[in-house]
Amino acid sequence: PQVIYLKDYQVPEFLIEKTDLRFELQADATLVKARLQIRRNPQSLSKNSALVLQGDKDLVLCRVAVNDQVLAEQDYRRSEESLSINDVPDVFVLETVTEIYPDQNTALEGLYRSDGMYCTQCEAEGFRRITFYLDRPDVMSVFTTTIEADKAAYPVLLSNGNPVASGDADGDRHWVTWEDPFPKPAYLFALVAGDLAFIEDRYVTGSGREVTLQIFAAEKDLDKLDYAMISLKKSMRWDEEVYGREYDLDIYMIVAVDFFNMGAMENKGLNIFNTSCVLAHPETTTDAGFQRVEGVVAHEYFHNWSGNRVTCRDWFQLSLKEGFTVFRDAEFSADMNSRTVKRVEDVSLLRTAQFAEDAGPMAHPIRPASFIEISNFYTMTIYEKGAEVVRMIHTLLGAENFRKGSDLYFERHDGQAVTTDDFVQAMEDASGIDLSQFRLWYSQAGTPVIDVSDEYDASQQIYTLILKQRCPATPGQSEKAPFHIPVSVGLLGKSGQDMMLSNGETTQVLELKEAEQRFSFTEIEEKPIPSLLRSFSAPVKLHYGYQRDDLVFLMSHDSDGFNRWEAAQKLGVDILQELIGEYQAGNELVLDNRLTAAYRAVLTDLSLDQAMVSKVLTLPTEAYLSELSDIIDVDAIHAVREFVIKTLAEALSSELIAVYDRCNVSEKYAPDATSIARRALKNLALSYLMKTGKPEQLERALTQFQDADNMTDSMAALALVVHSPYAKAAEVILEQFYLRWKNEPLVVNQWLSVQASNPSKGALNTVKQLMQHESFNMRNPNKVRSLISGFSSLNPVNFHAMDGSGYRFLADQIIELNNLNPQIASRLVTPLTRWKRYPADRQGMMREELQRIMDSGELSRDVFEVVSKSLA
Ligand code: HT7
Ligand code: ZN
Repeated sequence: PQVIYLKDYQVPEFLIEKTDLRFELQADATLVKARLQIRRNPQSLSKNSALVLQGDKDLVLCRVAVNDQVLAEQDYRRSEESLSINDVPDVFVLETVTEIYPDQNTALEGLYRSDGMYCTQCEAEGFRRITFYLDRPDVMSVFTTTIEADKAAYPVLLSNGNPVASGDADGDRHWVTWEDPFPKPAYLFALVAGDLAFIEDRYVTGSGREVTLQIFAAEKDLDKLDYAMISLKKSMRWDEEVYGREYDLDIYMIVAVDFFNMGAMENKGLNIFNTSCVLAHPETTTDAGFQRVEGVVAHEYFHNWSGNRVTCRDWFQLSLKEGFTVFRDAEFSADMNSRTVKRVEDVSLLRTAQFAEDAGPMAHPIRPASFIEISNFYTMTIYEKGAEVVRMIHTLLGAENFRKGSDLYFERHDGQAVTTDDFVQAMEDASGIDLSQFRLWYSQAGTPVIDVSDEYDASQQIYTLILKQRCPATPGQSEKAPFHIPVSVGLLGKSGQDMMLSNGETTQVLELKEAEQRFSFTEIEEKPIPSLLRSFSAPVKLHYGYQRDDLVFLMSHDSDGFNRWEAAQKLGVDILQELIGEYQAGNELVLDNRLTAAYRAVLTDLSLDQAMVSKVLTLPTEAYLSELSDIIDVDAIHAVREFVIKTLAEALSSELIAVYDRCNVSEKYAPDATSIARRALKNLALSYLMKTGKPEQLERALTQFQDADNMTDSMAALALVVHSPYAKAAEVILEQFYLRWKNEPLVVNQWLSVQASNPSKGALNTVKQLMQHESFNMRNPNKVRSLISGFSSLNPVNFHAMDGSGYRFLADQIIELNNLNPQIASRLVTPLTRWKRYPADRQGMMREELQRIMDSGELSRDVFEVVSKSLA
């Protein structure tokens, strides 16, 4: 397959001013009639080139006409992926009629069917599976769309913009025409046709315009849409208040579909959502699920400005919209809930998944220089690291300048398709702050490492921090220039107070630009304990030789909530890593009682931010410990972490029971920050108590399971019992749970996932059996993610079984999915791409499976790219 390079970018040779589409939805095929008003792009240098439209190989071309003249076959050329027409005028109308087969579309790109309804997914390059088009984001056109379908089967017909006309047609059919006044790239096109119910509300914008809000779903899910509606209205208000951005159309629609490759899609005026990111009800949705709905609704809404009004010039600029929008949705969620908890969750994800990506064969900068298949670049790096880069700009400029920068960006580029550099330029121009070196964050991959040491001169009262930065090599980038890194620090005195720093504040942002740099603080009366990288001010790995006592001290005194948690994590990592060494040496394990004492203090201190207590008391995860390992010893990590949890649980059982009882209040479910914190702490206490192996704790979990009136408590108890040695009890409640929820697919997905992630022996056999279960469907990505990724990503001890069975199983599924759904198949490869991080025997088996996939026949571009880069 061909590699596409950023350096080869050229402006489009033709532009499409107007796009008129007519969809005739028939029983087994859909007719797509396109009428495109095209003109040569005056900015293009190639003056007489042919018109080349992208079009998938499965499109059946029925008719082509230029200015109403039907072309004969010799007048155009059809290749696997395009349609070329020579000798076109400078301005003309192109008509095509194409036949497509949504029922056969299992890739879920383009127009496809989800549970009987029609829907589309056009980002990144799905529109070319619908009709021939200039399918690139810098070709922006005004769309008019008419949909005609059977009236009884598809009473709801939706597309982008406003409905402008409708009527009945022959044969019990009807039609609706939609007009979207905002020029947009084809990737933002959407169509939905189905038998859908909806809820409706209205929103009045700051300037007094009324917007109709509609959320569509299957009739049976109508009672699960309120939270998305509340979230949407909050997002609209927040974007006005924080960014000065108003919504621009008269109607905003969201549609829930069950077959969807990702979380949601920001199509102009017609968002399409995975049901998992829009449906929410206390009985069927966990707290995490509610928060996901709030965050994803906000994310897609915010795209209306950061993505739709100002879009990407080409797909190398993907992080322009995704990084910025993730930053915006993270700030929104922080404002709606606990800011520190949100930061901890985001950083945890970044440090496990994104750092691992940066250390693997698919590592890429947030603005990649090349790709084979763009779908492979909807990554943690583009999204999460991209958001961290925007956050660093915010930190360097300050809130006020950042807002000036975003105003300038939106004003300067409204209606345009632009680059990440345009974004940085606007930030620079508005603030007057030099970001030239900072731009390296966009072009250099890898996670920088900062080694910190310090000196204290008591006679001069000067404290100095010495920061040294380096960045490991990544594919194609062996040498890196120093980054411009904002390192936020505070200094704590012996009594735990924050010292005043030279900027007159207690926190200061050090701007690290050199490979090595010294930062001195004057009038420091005693040797401080530094609080480094407060709020995780940069996506880096920072090393400083903290003593365990320092970390215990920071856990209770740091004024930065994030760094209190970070101190607990560092303490946990230090202790666990030492014990992993002991385990590997075959020595007896003894837990440092400073961890027990620190945990006891946190458990019993009611003055602490309750939202943070469960976070602080959660040991570093197996995934994070793996990421920190040079060579990952899956079994040692699992065994040691289990040992520490059990030891803590036994030592702290009375405190844990007290916490459980205090938090186990019966009140009407609400997904607010305080109640979420209480449930999180209660379920954390239960998770420790279960590890004591005492029968009364099993009883506690079973009682919670039976009495729960919300899915958070019910699912937590179910998972704890299933992941415990009480196999019989697990079997009983798994059966009971399924019988109760078998008609709620999203709940069943969690039921699948709990079993797939069970660390006990035999999980792979269970997964194989569940693949035959009535609830499983290989064509539904949510099922695949729950069961197959649940096993390969959340069940390290079984996935990495020494007989290679986990690897073999995963490779078999990838080979099967490669034909059905390449995007999903390619995402499943991720755990195998990490093979170099494991001991030699496992490396060999993982590599063998990658090779088997490679040799398995014709691979999709998606799978080929990831597998070939992993084997290189
Ligand atoms: N912008 C959306 C991307 C997306 C997508 C990409 C590839 C294949 C399927 C997809 N579904 C949605 C999602 C977002 O970031 O908002
Ligand atoms: Zn997005």
